[in-house]
Amino acid sequence: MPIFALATSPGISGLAVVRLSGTGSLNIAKKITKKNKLRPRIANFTNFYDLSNCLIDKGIYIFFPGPNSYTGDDVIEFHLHGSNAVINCFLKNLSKFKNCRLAKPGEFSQIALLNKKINLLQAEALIDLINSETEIQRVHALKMMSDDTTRLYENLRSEIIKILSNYEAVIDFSEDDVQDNIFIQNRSKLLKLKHKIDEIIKKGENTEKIRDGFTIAIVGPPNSGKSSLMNRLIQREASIVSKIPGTTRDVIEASIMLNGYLVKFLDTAGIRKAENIIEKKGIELTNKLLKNSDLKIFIFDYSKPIPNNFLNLFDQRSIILLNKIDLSSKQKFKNLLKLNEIKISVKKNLGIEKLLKLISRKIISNFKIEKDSVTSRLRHQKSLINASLLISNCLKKSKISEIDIAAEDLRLAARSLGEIVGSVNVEEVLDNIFRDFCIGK
Ligand SMILES: Nc1nc2c(ncn2[C@@H]2O[C@H](COP(=O)(O)OP(=O)(O)OP(=O)(O)O)[C@@H](O)[C@H]2O)c(=O)[nH]1
Ligand SMILES: [Mg+2]
Repeated sequence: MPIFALATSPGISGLAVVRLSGTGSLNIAKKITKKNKLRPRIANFTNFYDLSNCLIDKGIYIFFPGPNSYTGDDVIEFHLHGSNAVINCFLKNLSKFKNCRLAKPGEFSQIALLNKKINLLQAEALIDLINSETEIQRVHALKMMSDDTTRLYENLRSEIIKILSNYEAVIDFSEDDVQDNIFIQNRSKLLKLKHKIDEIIKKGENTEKIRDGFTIAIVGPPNSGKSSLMNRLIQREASIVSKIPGTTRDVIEASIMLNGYLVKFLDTAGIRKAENIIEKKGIELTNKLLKNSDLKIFIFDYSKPIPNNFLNLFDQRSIILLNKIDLSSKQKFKNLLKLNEIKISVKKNLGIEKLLKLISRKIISNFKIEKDSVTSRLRHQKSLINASLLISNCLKKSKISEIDIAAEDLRLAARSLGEIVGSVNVEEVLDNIFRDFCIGK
């Protein structure tokens, strides 16, 4: 069944590309272009007509005959002028052809996956590349998409399968003298394999943060300047600022790019003894966020002592700011205990550059991000950890009576690794993955 969608962003632009794919697409394209034959793989300038032979636009089509196309089926790309009227007219006309319908988000890629043009790892990487906003995200998505990364996982899996076949040979043709040796013979190979997997796990520990970004909670007593700081950092008015303590209640989120990393700031309700139920809820939320954030910015009024209930919240991942230095020249209270606090004035833009540098440094020191890591999602990490655990289980077995369970450990380990590239169990993760795609991809 042919499917179609706009592959470029909607709105006014120089060009708009509409993609049509599936059995029957070629005939539809012939009707639209009024041509008996479409020349494959070259840009063809032509007129596009609707079903009543009225001209829709002039543009270019490129015909990619299956299986050498993105989806593996026949694909035709139409390059139109990027106006809303042209796009709407063209899409409306396509929907009038029998069985031809608008593609669902990610459907072209899903078909490409089913036709084995790309694997699961590459489909995920494609979403990440399309969504990439930072340089690090772009480079990492391309690495995940590369054939080398797929090959690395496939090699690991086939190494396990090779060892598994030794075990299976013993199970099938038990010769007494080979039986006893089987565990010893394969021990060093399994240890080496486990070591390789553990290395990948270690390198990938924080890589999902390349994609998802780092969360930084901005916390402090009411009126200390949290919302003002948030607005200053993101350079727009996302949060309401007022001199009334207790202004912010819901958590306000906003992101920026900082040295190639995506950083998400969370402005929170000031922590104090709450005066009403709404504020109390806001404070509960702040406490929860404190636990889940990657870094915490504590901001206090320079002229006031730091409330005692904050002192035990400071740790390695905290940045402590003393705000409003424009108001008083001296700090009257000295309960800071050398916390490397930074003195700032959000209002006068003092100390903000220093703060941004410190945030970058804290990210690097607290979250070692290995740029050559070959995992990008928790799903990959989970499969690797599971495979490593199963190999450990297998290594614990040394009696010939345990050979069946040892082989089963390896079988499951191979399966777990196979899930990463999508050689096995693809269906279970498909919906989750393609939900993140946009229409037209
Ligand atoms: N003089 C001076 N005033 C500041 C500075 N930063 C913030 N303020 C003022 O302090 C008041 C409180 O600022 P907010 O940013 O709303 O403080 P908050 O911590 O978000 O307050 P809540 O949401 O109520 O907890 C506002 O009147 C700001 O204009 C600063 O550096 N100097
Ligand atoms: Mg606020």
